[in-house]
Amino acid sequence: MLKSRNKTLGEFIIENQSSFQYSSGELSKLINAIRLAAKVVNHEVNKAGLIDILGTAGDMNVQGEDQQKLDVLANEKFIQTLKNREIVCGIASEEEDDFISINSNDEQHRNKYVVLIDPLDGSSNIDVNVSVGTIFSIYRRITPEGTPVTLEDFLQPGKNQVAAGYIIYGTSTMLVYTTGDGVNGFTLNPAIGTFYLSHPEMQFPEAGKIYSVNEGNYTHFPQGVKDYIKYCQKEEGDRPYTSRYIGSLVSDFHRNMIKGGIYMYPKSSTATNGKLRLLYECNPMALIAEQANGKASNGHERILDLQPTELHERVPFFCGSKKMVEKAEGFMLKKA
Ligand code: P6P
Repeated sequence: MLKSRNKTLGEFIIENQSSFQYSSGELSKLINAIRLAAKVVNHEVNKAGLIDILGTAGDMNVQGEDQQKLDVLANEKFIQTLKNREIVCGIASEEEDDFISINSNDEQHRNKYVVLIDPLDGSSNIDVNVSVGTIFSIYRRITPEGTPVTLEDFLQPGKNQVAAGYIIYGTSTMLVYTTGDGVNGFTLNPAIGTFYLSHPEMQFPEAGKIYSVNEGNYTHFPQGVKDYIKYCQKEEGDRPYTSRYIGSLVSDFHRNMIKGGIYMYPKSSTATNGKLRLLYECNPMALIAEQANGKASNGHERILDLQPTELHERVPFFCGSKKMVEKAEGFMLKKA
């Protein structure tokens, strides 16, 4: 991976596409489509307080959550932008009950990639002006080219991803992604609409002092999780750690990758499989974590090895600095 700083995203893709294991042109098209949609969504997110697109769209999404208007807009922008490229044969989204099959113009179903997205993660933060993000996951289809995409193409284990990334709409807008050869972060210069390589070869510190979990659910957590949280809070050695929880996975993950930390969304008596979705939240963030020398598990298994069975299935999620995830797994091994 060329270690060029301040290069534009476009230059970076061209310089490094030879390291992409598939056709280089296809990667460029894929990332360029995501880059374009990210700029459009960024524009809307940044002015959310100014025009009447706040508040819910009135609908409920498949997760049974109020669908905020920006959710709807982000979903539409990413789907439309990806549809316009002749390499995506299917899209799955948190905001869509079922996957969307995209027939190439020649109807030969020659498009090779499926994309799974959480178009606007953390959207409940929109009305209070807190960072939100987009998460994307890319696979090559596994059913024969020339046939319509099927659910099987989406239900692949996370280790099959060819690329994954996120956009964080924060104090600045960044696109962070991997194609399996390290993680690189690009910051948008909104004045000219260009992403610049600002964070080359991002890595999780092996250890950290930040733990991110919704402690309001503490009483519902399994005992092993409770014991790990108490370990983080104990006056001993380099502890107590600092608790930081934004309520936006992309933001908590991004901060922890830079500073060192662990993000946890455990199962609980009220959420028996946790809350986060395996396909378009945990798998892409797990690939990024592992590519950045971090770790991601469901508490006892590697996220990327899990075999999905449903499009919107949820899994418990522990992700971040390797030593912290391993410490948490140790507590859960002792007491489930
Ligand atoms: P809770 C946002 O809805 C999300 O999926 C993640 O981005 C975030 O970390 C989590 O859920 C917040 O959930 O139950 O703590 O409000």
